[in-house]
This record gives sequence, structure tokens and C-alpha cells, in this order.
Amino acid sequence: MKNAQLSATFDQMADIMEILGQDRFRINSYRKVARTIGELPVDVAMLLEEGTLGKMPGIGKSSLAKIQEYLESGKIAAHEALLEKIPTSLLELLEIPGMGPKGVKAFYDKLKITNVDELKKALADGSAATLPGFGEKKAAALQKGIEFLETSAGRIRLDQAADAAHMVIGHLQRLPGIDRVEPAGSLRRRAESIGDVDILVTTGADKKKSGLTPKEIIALFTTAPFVERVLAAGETKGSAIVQTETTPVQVDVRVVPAESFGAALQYFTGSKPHNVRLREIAVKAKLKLNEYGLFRGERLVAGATEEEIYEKLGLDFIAPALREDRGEVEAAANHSLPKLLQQSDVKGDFHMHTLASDGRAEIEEMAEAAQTLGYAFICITDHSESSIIANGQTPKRLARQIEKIHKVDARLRGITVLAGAEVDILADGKLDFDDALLAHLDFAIASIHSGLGSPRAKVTSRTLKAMDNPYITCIGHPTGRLIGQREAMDIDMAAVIEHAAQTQTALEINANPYRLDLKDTHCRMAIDKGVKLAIGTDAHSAAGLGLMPFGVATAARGWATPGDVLNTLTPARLKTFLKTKRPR
Ligand code: DGT
Ligand code: CA
Ligand code: CA
Ligand code: ZN
Repeated sequence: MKNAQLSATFDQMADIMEILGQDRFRINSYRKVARTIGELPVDVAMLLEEGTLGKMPGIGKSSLAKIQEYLESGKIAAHEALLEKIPTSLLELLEIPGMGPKGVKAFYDKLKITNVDELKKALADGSAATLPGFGEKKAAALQKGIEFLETSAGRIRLDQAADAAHMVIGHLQRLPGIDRVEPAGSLRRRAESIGDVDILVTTGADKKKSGLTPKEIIALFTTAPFVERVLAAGETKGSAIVQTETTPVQVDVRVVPAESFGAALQYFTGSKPHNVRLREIAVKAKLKLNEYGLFRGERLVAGATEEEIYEKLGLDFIAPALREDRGEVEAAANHSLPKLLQQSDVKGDFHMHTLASDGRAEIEEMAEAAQTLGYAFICITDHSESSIIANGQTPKRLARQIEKIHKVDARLRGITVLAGAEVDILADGKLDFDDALLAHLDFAIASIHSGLGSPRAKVTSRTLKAMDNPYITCIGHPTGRLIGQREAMDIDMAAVIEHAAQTQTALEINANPYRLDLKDTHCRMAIDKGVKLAIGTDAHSAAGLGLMPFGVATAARGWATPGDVLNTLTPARLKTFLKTKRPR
């Protein structure tokens, strides 16, 4: 599916035209096309073939021609022509959080700035301050944006890494004589961002059965159709840039012998600090641990499985999600590791949008999709009035939506459909709906969607005040970060967690891989204070419900057990829990 790339191309045309100061009307129409294609739930090529693409919002004759051109040739001539009109490095400036095409245009027109280094100089020597309307506050925000970009540069989201791994693993598994193919590294640990994807392959103990040598396997990886550029292709290791639907990804593939597979999996799963701790334990026991195995002198003590390596080191098996040297090695030594939450423990999803606000499916569709996932409940949480771009509901519309949800709930067997809402926390900490209306909801998420850049005291007190409301079950995406795109709010998480414990308000783990908010370390802080976690996918379509495993992994990285997470409750127990905070 080329939807994401095509949408990005239209957006980039709009960006360049904006930098060049071209016609507003055309810029807006390209943006609209980008949004429409980006949100299509199906392949754009299929709609084009069907002849229905032209009926989608904002897609006129000329954009239709450009889309066709792109699908046939991988390019759009108008886009290529625009690219020639500006230095390419200007587009890197657009990646800085807080920098839009207008800002780029001002720096380019007035100060001849074309790249990030020149921008940094202009901020440092004060020439940026000569731009009209560019004060200290903006300079500080840009400075922070540049730092953010530099620390997140080259790292990708978990879903993007998973896509790349899926392609490569599928390819390798189809080769003859392959025994095991496993992801390792930060992807296996389900870290919130990924530098590169590490994959291990073994041909199994029976060498005669496998038709391929390690070198041949590496060659079959580096020459695969999805490989864009080969970085290295050796005897047992290959490294290449793989093109996914949304981004290029570096993938390292290593072929390891079956008798060392566990040792290699352990070593390349990391993290580095975790491995350092294991090697210390090995040394104390007069053993040696490396990617080939655990050795006493020359003798292999363990190597084929990870389990035997941990066992021979005197440790309980440590789940990859915990391998960050955050106390897991000590806990494994004294048999006190938590029994981690798993996807199979999850009985429902707390955060999703429908056609009533900015979702694309009806309540029934979401409920039926949840049933195929084996869920016992879902909670419909459309936006509130102040979220105008997200088509937030007026009080009247919410009242009707609640009735509609109840009707669907009554009609469907085997699943409980709860009436909820995602209610905006307003600038003063008040909520977008009054208590009389909130009282009709089963579940209410309170979220900040505006003023995320406000000072620490302000964003913190807004959140605390929302928790004081007896009808607010849960705070949505508590820090507001977007991974790789937008920093978290400057919010006092210790205070938020303390207040959540006092008011018996749950905190969300937003499972969307752009958010993962709460993040792992905050989950752990919350659990330590007895705060319950509510995982929500924030789905805007039936397919969006499939993001739950990212939230489960984040909870597990925060040491969550099933008892820490509301998603594991039966509908009956959940209903009892939902009453605890409310006035009798
Ligand atoms: P990333 O790719 O930055 O998201 O993070 P990782 O953890 O995947 O790191 P990566 O790809 O550099 O290496 C994969 C694993 O290999 C890493 O988690 C631990 C292991 N490893 C790599 N280099 C070293 C090293 O110098 N010492 C130790 N102890 N382990 C290493
Ligand atoms: Ca890696
Ligand atoms: Ca690597
Ligand atoms: Zn939200």
C-alpha cells in the first residue's frame, strides 16, 4: 500500500509551495488530499482502479492525475519540479518540532538559512532575534526543538520497526532449511523507540537438511526486493536499509549456529547494561558469557536456549521487556520477579473513537471487532466539544450518543459496551462537560489537547484539578508526547501519580505507538503508588484496536502484573470498580 508515501508527497508539495510563498488555495487543496489519502482505510490504488477515488473529499481531477502518475511511476513531475526550486536541506528544518513552513520561509528569505547548522549559529549569535516577531520565547522553543531532533534523529517508532522486521522475517522463513528466525535488540525488548532492527537466524543442528550456507542466507537477505541499500554483506552478518511503507529502516541479520542460538539471542537482545550485569555474575561464578555461550574454561555450559543460560547463572528467566538493568537482575536472583501482564490477560479496551467524533466506524463495528479479539468489554470515548478539529460532541450530541451506546450494548450478546467520552481539560482545569452530564457516563477520560506548551505549574494543576472530579475515571495520554515529533509536556509526574492515588483516578497507557503515554518508567512509578492503569488504543477504526499489544508491552516494561491493569477485569468487576470514586 502506497497511501502513507503518497500522502507525505502531497504534504511535501504543500510545504515547498508555502516556503516559496505560492498560492494559498492550491496549498490548502494539497493538504486536503494528503489528509484524505492518509486516512483511507484501504489501498488508494484499489479505489483508483474502482473509479471511486475521485468521490473522496478534496480529490479533484488534477490531484487524481497526480495520484495515478505516482502509482504508475513512483514520482509526480510537479513534485520533482518543486524540489528543484529550493535547497533540499530546507526540508530538514521542517523536521524541527515547533518549526513550520512559515518559519522556514522567514529564515530562508531574510537570513538565507538553509540547514540546521546555520539555524543553530543564527540562534547562538543573535541574528535570529532580528527577525520580526521572533522573541526570546520562540528562540528557546526552537533551541529545545533542535535538541529534541538531535536526540531522536535516526530512531524510529516501534510499529515501524515491527513492520520492517515482519517483512524480513517473512522473507527469511521462506528460505529452505531455516530453523528459527527471531527478532532481538530493542525491538524484542519493545523499547519505545528503535535505532536499528536486529534479527537472528539459525539453520538448525542438522546441517545436511539446510541447503544454504550462512553466507548464502545473508546474500538472499541483502538482495531481497525490499532492500534499498546494502551496508554490509559478510560471512554471517548482513546489514541493509529496508524500505517500509512509512520509513527506511536499518536491519542487521546474523546467522548463528544452533548450539549458540540462545546465547546469541540473549546477547543481541541486550540491553547493554543488562548484559554487563550478567557478565559480572558469570565472572563471580568463574564462568565466561558471550554471544557463543556460557563457558567454564573451554567447556560450553549453556548456549542453545536463553532459559538454560539464566538458569546456570542462578537466575529466574527474565522477560525481554524487563532487561534494562532496572532491578530485574536482583529480582531474578531472589525469585521476586513480577508475573507480567500479557495480551491474553486483556479483556477490553478503554479508549476509542467512532463516527460520532473523528473515528471512521460505527459503534457496532468497533464492538464486533472487539469480539473477534476475544474481548468482554469496550468503552466508546468520543471527543468533547472543545476539540473542534476532532469533531468533538456538544452536550446534546453526547446525550444522544450515550443512548445509542446503551442500545448497542443491549443488542449485542457476549460483549459489554460502556458509554464513555474523552473530555477535554480546559485551560483553567475545568472540564468540557458539566457534572450532570458526566454522571450519565460509565467511564470518562480527561485529556489535555491544548496549551501543551504551558509552564509546569499550569499543566500540572490542570491535570490535578481534573482528577478531583468524581466522574473522571482516568487521565488520557498524561504527558502529551508524540514519539519523534513532540516532547512531553513539562508536567510533574510525581505529583500527578500521588494525586491519582489519592483520588483513585486511573492513568491511561495510550497504546498508540506514536504515544506510549504513560511510558514504561512512569507506569512503574504509578504501580508503586497503587495507581491503576487503563490501556486504551485510541482507535479511530476497527483496525486501530489491534494496537493493544504495544500498550501491553509498555505496561510490562513498567513491571505491570494483571492486577495493576483495569483491562484484565471482568465486566462485572469493572462496573464495581467504576463506582468506587463516585458519590453514592
Ligand atoms: P537500538 O538499536 O539503539 O534501539 O538498541 P539495541 O539495544 O537494539 O542496540 P544495538 O542494536 O546497538 O545492539 C543490540 C544488542 O547487542 C544490544 O542491546 C546489546 C548487544 N550489544 C551490542 N554491542 C554490545 C557491547 O558492546 N556490549 C554488550 N554487552 N552488548 C552489546
Ligand atoms: Ca538494535
Ligand atoms: Ca544493531
Ligand atoms: Zn486524546
